[in-house]
Amino acid sequence: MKQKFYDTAVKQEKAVLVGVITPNETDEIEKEHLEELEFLASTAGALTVTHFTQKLQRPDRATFVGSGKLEDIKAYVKEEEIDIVIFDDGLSPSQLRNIENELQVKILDRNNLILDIFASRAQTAQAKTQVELAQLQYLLPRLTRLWTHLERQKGGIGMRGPGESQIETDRRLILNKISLLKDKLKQIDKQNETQRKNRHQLVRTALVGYTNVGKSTIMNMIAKSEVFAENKLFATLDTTVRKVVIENLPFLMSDTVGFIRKLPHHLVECFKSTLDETREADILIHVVDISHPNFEDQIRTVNETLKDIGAIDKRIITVFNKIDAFKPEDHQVSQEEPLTLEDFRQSWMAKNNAPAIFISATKKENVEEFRALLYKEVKAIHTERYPYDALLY
Ligand SMILES: Nc1nc2c(ncn2[C@@H]2O[C@H](COP(=O)(O)OP(=O)(O)OP(=O)(O)O)[C@@H](O)[C@H]2O)c(=O)[nH]1
Ligand SMILES: [Mg+2]
Repeated sequence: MKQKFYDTAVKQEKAVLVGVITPNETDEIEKEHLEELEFLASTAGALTVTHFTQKLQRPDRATFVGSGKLEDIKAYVKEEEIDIVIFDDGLSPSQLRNIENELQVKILDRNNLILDIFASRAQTAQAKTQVELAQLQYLLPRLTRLWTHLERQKGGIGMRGPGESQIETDRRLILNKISLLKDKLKQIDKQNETQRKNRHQLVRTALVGYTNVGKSTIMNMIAKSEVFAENKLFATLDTTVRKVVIENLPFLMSDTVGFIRKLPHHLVECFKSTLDETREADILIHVVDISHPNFEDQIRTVNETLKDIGAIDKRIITVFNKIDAFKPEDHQVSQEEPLTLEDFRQSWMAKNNAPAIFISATKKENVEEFRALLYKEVKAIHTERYPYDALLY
């Protein structure tokens, strides 16, 4: 059953996005980034009305964009009755204060937006605790800014999560709460560790990848489970583990939170224990959305995040998913006909990311080859671990 995350009776908030184009970014890249920000905003329930960009050497220290640009934004916000202005980067506490004073409207930065989505997605005690911890850590240096002049009773984007009453408590109380949450997480961690130890010594595989690439869809297809999957960012926050059997060979597969560019560092920290499955896996199944024009950047982001959580030195299978939606023109591939599986196999994508496989999870294309590859990879580890079992499989 689909969950309902937002109260549709609440009026959809109108948002304006703001980004800075630095010299090492092209307009094209910034466009992609803003599209992603818009996707995040819509996942959080906001309607993006327009965006403003400015070319700068680096974001302005005081106000992120220059004062002239800020004036333009202010005029627009007033004219169009905008509810939120969302910045495509982390804002420092003082930037946030300055901008808010100037625009007199709710300001969110990228991190806060991601935290908000996480807060609305969190289901288990572990995820809820992790998000709450991250939100309080985000809030701590920004305590002076409490949107007091805004309609805070109404709630809405950026206001979910640790309740208003906590936000109003002083620094000391927040610090206390942070340490309580950390203790709680440690306890949950201990329970989970025991659970994981009890899972015998089956080979463990973990689906990893950028958000919205189809990890949960693949999990459902291979493990015949019913993990929540939808076309929104961060559909999955908790880790699900399923036992899969291919030709009598049993192994485990886990599905977990997706990665994203500029994931707030303390959020990665807080989610480290959710990512334990990934860290302890024998094989990572790196799912890539081949239909995304920027999938190469996404691969890079995922690899960097894997490095961050200490999970990069593993056997990695790359699964290029969504081949049904691949558009050659997005990738400077001049081809009239749709690419065949053989074309994909011969491509640089396969060569640079071996072993690689090309599938469509929703159209069930090339699934058998994927299962065969999984079998081969899992068997190699299984045989190494249990040489006497080799005859069984
Ligand atoms: N066209 C196409 N769409 C797909 C394919 N596989 C998955 N999708 C769609 O992509 C969207 C995201 O799928 P999910 O399985 O939720 O992706 P995820 O990687 O688990 O996403 P998060 O949990 O949000 O990180 C859904 O709308 C799927 O239906 C595919 O092979 N082709
Ligand atoms: Mg998912």
